[in-house]
Amino acid sequence: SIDASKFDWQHFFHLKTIYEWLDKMAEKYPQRVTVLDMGTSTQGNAIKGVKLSSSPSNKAIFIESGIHAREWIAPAAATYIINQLLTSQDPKVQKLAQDYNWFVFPCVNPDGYKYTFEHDRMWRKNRQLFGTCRGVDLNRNYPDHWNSTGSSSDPTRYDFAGPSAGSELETQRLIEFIRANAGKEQIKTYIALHSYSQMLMFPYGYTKERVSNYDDLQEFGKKASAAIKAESGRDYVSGSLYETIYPSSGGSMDWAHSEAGIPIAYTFELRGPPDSQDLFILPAVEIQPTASEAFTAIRAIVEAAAEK
Ligand code: ING
Ligand code: ZN
Repeated sequence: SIDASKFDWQHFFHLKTIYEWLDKMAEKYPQRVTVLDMGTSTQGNAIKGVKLSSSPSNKAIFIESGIHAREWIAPAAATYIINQLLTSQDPKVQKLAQDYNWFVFPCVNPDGYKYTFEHDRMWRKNRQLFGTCRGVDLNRNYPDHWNSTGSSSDPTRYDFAGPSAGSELETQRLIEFIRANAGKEQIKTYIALHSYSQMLMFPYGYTKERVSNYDDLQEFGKKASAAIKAESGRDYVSGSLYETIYPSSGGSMDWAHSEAGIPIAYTFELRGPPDSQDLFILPAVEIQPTASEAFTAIRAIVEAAAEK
């Protein structure tokens, strides 16, 4: 792990370095940045994030990343977005930073993230112990049609939903945070960052039934993929999660939309490596363009929703 003063988007960083960088940004921009702590994970690591705020009356956007440990591009994209909102000279970005408050939690599975640096690069779940094996897929653990489709009751599986709905501390911390803040802070947009597949997906994951605001979410998603196409030439598919990637239940996005009542909810699947053999191991030169695509899509969604 390196000194947070050398933080950049040409490398992937340890949990500790990301957290030091969040603290550093709060020291540098004390009027605009507050470091937040949702509480601790199964193994006692903090789940830290930031609130970027220009006005207490702003509506807010919530960004979550790193729920899957090995998808390193997701926390890197989250810190990129924080940095852009604080330092960009682009008047359009400055306006978004002015007009909205931003909650960004780069590592909502800190135990798993640490484990991918220290032991197993391909670990996905948290590190909860079940007899001789470990880990709940935190993106199958949310209490919304829990374990009904696209998840497993077998703790040895990569998509183990956990022993019960909302069983994991990491799930509980995020739920408590959203319940306490979604209304008070006017959180209207929820973004979960993952990799990889180049997709911009909205609810539902658990059923092919359409959400009540399907047409809006489809329209914003299409605008976001067009914005990415114009920026980098990459194709990102948009659609409901069920019809786009695979049916799956207990995801944070379905919970945020259905249970927490956050109308605009997306899960992004960012770029994978150029050689598909490498699975989740995205070359570091891809961080900057991939993170920029994620921010471009979020900007397009927020701007399209504001016009409604
Ligand atoms: N994909 C997501 C996964 O958890 C997903 C897709 C998102 C499913 C939201 C359910 C809910 O499997 C990756 N790559 O992790
Ligand atoms: Zn994922």
